[in-house]
Amino acid sequence: ARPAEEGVVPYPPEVAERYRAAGYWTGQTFAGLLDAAVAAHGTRTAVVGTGPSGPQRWTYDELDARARGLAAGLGELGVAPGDRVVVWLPNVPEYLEVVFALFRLGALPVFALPAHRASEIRYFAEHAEATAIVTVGRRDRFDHAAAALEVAGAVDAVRHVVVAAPSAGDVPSGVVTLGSLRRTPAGALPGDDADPSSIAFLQLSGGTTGLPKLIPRTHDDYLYSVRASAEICGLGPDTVYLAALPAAHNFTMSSPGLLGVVHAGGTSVLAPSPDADTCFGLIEAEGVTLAAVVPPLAAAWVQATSSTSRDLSSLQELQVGGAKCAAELARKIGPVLGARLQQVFGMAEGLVNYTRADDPDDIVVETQGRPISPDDEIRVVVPDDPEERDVAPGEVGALLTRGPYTIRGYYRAEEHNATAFTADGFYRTGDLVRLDPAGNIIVSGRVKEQINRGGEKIAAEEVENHLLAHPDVVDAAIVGVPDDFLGERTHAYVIPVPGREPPRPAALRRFVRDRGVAAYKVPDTVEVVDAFPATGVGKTSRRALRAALADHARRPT
Ligand code: J2J
Repeated sequence: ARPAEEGVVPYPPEVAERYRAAGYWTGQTFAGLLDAAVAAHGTRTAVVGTGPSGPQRWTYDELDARARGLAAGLGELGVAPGDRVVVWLPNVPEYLEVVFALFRLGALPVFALPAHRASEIRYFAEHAEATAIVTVGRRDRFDHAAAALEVAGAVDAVRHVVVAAPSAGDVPSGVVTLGSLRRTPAGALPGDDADPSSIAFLQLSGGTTGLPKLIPRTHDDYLYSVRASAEICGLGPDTVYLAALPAAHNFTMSSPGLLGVVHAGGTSVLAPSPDADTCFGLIEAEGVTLAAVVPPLAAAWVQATSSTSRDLSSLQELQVGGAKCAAELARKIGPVLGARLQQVFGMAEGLVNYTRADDPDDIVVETQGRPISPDDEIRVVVPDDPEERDVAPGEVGALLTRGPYTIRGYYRAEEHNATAFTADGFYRTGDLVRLDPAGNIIVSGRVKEQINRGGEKIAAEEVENHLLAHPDVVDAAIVGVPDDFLGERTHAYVIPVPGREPPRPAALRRFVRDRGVAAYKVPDTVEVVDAFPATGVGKTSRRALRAALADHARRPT
């Protein structure tokens, strides 16, 4: 047997054997996924989008040639098989070129979101001991290359910053342009015979603690979820998929997402921005058949149909996920957008649920669907029960899951894994759900210390730690409050150092932003208080305190 990978909790060998015997784990690798697409669909259009060097449209043959050429160049630069590489890219076609180049090379992408800033990128680079960061130059009024260089200066392991930019004149010195690494593709590459049971990449978790967790996914487990998702969603060579959400998000990547499209030989269209104007234009121009959005975007698109002149008739299906889609919104999607709704309840740790094409409307509108795999094990247990007993059928409880594409542990996180997973390997999702008689999941809340801001996940503790770094702050608590558009937004209670001029809310928000964190984590509102207004005395835990404060914040004033 292969030695266990450092920092990774492997699937028990007998379980792995079972998943192979059942035909879920086929031994396919990411390089193999692209090989198969090239063999079957080489001349079909793989990707459409606008990168730093302008509009691009590549066939599978062209995407593969680029990935192979870039893999060779990255290898010459010194990126080696097994190296971790932070991929910090917006929705540009180069995203797919870079990711497949890394897979061809046998290097492991570490996926960051475009909204992340230096503090998050630095943490990913440190925790994964990344040797390189791949990013863009100035975009959305922010210089990514400069921030990546700053991280490289602070993290020993990082030796290279690679930037997708039109020319060397457009980037700071010290970085390498992607263009300068493109070689003529030749010969075999190390990733071509990667071990399918090994870790292929590190995905990002929404996070519930002070620091986000990294999620190690194997070729075998992830590609099973991708192929099965493509089948459930009916993808084929004629599918034109619009990536409206960030490409690196697990939803966009795999449910069935960009990778599902590669498996099916379809076309991916990368939207530079998720707004209705941009996306409706792309739907019309490219004949998009499938798109994936979070609920606030779905609402914005529904609203925008009343004033658009775009022809959206090609759109057959709109996937909504990442946060709970209200039934009122769900009901409008079909009639207003002329596309069938599919609810998607997934998580980067594994388990993904879909409503199915042949489900009755009520199921599609009112549930978040059911698991991909017959071997996804679902348990709904009494919240806060130390023995985690099953609830009565149909009752609300905490969701635990285990299965052929759900991880057994976070990367290098032994202590956290002890609470995030049961002794027998179930992942404690932190979601409160109930099951309908047919096994469809209805999400009703959460037990985890996380705020879901329109699909963007915020760990209360992480933001509190940023506030606590302020010299005039003695304590801080972040809670979610209802928001018509986002579902939830964040509210910070802050206790200042006594006897000094209390910091102003605006200054505290600026302080968090200036620490280099993603804008969505900056508290939407800040309230400076002498003491936490939570009713009652002696909150025994942070969790109890946050719960009481959340109740307080939701009370009408
Ligand atoms: C309610 N809550 C949901 C839904 C996710 C596909 C789709 C989404 C994600 C994702 C993903 C929800 N209704 N429809 O990875 O492959 C909340 C739950 C869940 C958490 C996971 C995919 N869909 N959620 O959102 O890792 O709380 O993955 O545990 O970002 O989002 O967040 P994330």
